[in-house]
Amino acid sequence: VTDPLTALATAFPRDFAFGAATAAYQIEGAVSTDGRTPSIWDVFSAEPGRVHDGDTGEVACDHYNRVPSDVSLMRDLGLSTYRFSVAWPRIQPGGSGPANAAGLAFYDRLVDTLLENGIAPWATLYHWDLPIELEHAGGWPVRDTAYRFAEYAGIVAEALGDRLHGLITLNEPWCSAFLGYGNGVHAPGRRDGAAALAASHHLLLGHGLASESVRAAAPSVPFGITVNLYPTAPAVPPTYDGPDRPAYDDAVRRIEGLSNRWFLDPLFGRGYPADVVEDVRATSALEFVRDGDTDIIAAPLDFLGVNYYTRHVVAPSAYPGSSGVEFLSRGLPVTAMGWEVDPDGLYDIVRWVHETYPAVPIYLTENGSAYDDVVDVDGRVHDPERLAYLRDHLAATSRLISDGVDVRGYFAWSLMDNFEWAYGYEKRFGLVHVDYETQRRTPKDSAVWYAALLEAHRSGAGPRSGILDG
Ligand code: PNW
Repeated sequence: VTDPLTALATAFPRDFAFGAATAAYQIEGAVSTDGRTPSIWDVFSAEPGRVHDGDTGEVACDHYNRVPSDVSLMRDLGLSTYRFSVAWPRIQPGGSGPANAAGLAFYDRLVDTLLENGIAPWATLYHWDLPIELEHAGGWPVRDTAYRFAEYAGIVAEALGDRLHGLITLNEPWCSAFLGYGNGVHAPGRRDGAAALAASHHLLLGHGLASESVRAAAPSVPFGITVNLYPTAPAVPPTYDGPDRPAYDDAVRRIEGLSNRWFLDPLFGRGYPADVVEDVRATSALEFVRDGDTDIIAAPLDFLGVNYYTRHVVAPSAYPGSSGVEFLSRGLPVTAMGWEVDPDGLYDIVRWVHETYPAVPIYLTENGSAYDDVVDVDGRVHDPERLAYLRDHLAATSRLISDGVDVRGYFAWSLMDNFEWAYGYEKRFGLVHVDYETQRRTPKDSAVWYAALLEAHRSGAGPRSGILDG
């Protein structure tokens, strides 16, 4: 008899990548050190009312000054992989021009320290910290930003490409476009649907253009992009056949169209989905899409990164002035974000990608949960809900693999508690608890469990990657 932890650990191929992820602005702090200049998030978080409690990333987890001890923490957890992001304003203060050597040196040290500790470094080039000068020049709704991004991508690939194990151009372009320029809850806080659609196109274009500069500078580094995907379900049972059934199905089509297909269809060479083009026509005629753009966006991918947190459940809405869709709860348990815990949603969305698009290795580049964690009198952080979330989403991942889906890695979001964007430091996603007064790190129970799983995976072998060897 094997215990459940060993059974789960050994269900993963031996070369499966188990990691954790972070993003520059959420953990680094040191916002004006070594020549860094402000990004849209520095400016946005300084504006009253934008971020919970007026929090900013000025200090965050002070990771910039704590690389040696933070990497030791990762080694103690037994991570085989670590996904971090590179802050554009450290590399090109002002958003264009020559590389800032002091800024690059930080990531150089980080990458070397990871490798010395046996951890494979994966870099994300853009996790939302656009240099403010580029926003002043129009930001992502402007075409030139895509060219600026490709130039920056080439600089990073040139400097780190000899040591990276994976390179991700963009993190969640849906968030950058629709939360940043559409509803304004993220930086730069604009509320303009047409600008959001233009941003989505120029983000994808930037990704495609970057594939040229990155492949030229670092031909052997696996190259990909990370999208956040939402399985979307109607708020009525599959058998429901009331007169409004078609309206439910249409609400589902529109939401999953704009969140999933709007990005995946062009990335996989299909251009923008015609039904969504029709849905958004009243907002934008998409005049910014030029001949040849969709070919650039369809540059070959070595892998697709998928971030998954929850499923959307929708209904047609009768409220005038709403965009016609309501988001509902099914009464499942929710995290501190109010997001329903639904591991089957992870299975469903990745399986859908596998069945809908050409074969590509998939990495789960983020998955995790926020809870109101506290350090207990025993000095530990008891987070049974996060432990269960992690366990159940890893079980869903192992089912994908045994059903023949080519999933090659899983990165927990997040290594440590950090600046949770508009929620500031209120929401804690970490495997490791951070005391923001003292910067003390305390691995939570979920981290202890994850370390045990990774240890069992290393020693308990597991099959020699059946599906990966064909
Ligand atoms: C992702 N939404 O953000 C990001 O990649 C992380 O930086 C972030 O900390 C994490 O998920 C948790 O939020 C998202 O509103 C933020 O749909 C908001 C949404 C989705 C993803």
